[in-house]
Amino acid sequence: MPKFTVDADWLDFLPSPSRPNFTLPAGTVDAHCHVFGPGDQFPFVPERKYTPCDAGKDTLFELRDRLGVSRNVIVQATCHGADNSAMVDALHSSHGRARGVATVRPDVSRAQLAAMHDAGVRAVRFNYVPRLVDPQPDEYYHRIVEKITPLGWHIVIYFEATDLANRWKFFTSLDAVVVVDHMGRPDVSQPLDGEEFELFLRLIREHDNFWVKTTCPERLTRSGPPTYDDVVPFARRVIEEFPDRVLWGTDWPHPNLKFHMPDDGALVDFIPFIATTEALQYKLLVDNPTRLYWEGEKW
Ligand code: 0GY
Repeated sequence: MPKFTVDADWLDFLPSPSRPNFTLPAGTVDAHCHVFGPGDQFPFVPERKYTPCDAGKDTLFELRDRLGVSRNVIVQATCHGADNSAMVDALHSSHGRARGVATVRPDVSRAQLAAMHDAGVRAVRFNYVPRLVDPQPDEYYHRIVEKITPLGWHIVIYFEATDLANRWKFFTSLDAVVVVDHMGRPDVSQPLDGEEFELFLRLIREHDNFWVKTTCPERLTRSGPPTYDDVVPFARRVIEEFPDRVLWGTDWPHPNLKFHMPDDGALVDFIPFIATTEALQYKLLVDNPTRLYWEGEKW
């Protein structure tokens, strides 16, 4: 008997995604993906808000090769809380082809941080989405920042667009590189030049330590797959205005989607619609993530 029962409304990732038509440049980094368990080996934490299907490192590495991706950045998923062992195990198995983004608590020890650094962790994630984690005060995050600063790590933040104004002061006080997940989760039914997305663009424009993941059309869209037409103008805008501070990723295995499961091949075929020249594609897929996660190394 498996230790965990998957949520009744859970959508599994596609077992055989299509091979993309768009050929990714050599050195492409999938800068946002996760591993889940397997739960029998790496148990999900009691405080989790969802119980996913297993999606282990071997399946992730198969997907990497199928899509033509060269490297991965594996982001600790909230179902594993601050137990980073599944993610770190995947880093160890990647032969240097994966970096990690951890979740830590303020009482994390320097020895634990050093071990994660050696494994390839280069950032922590602060998650402000209440359906995924319980809220914490700024002080909690400040204590983490103090501990990771000596390692030169950056900070990944995940929040809802409606929350940005409230969190602005704290976010802009961070003295490190800050990477925003999924373009700050815009409501793509609102105008591109509307107040909400303008505030987000202002954040990136006025703070050159901020980077953006142009990820998750499948999570943001209302018009639907496979072309995600309503997301295109938002992602293009970000890529064209901040070409040196954007990242791309699959978000495999796509947690908590309720309406459709994307075909990962189609997510790759989406790239030329948002990064419309070879030069922009190279920055988005290779140059920027390599600079951020494999500093000093060339693909
Ligand atoms: C994502 C998005 C989600 C989940 C998580 O760590 C997570 O559990 O990030 C979500 O449900 O929106 O980035 O994978």
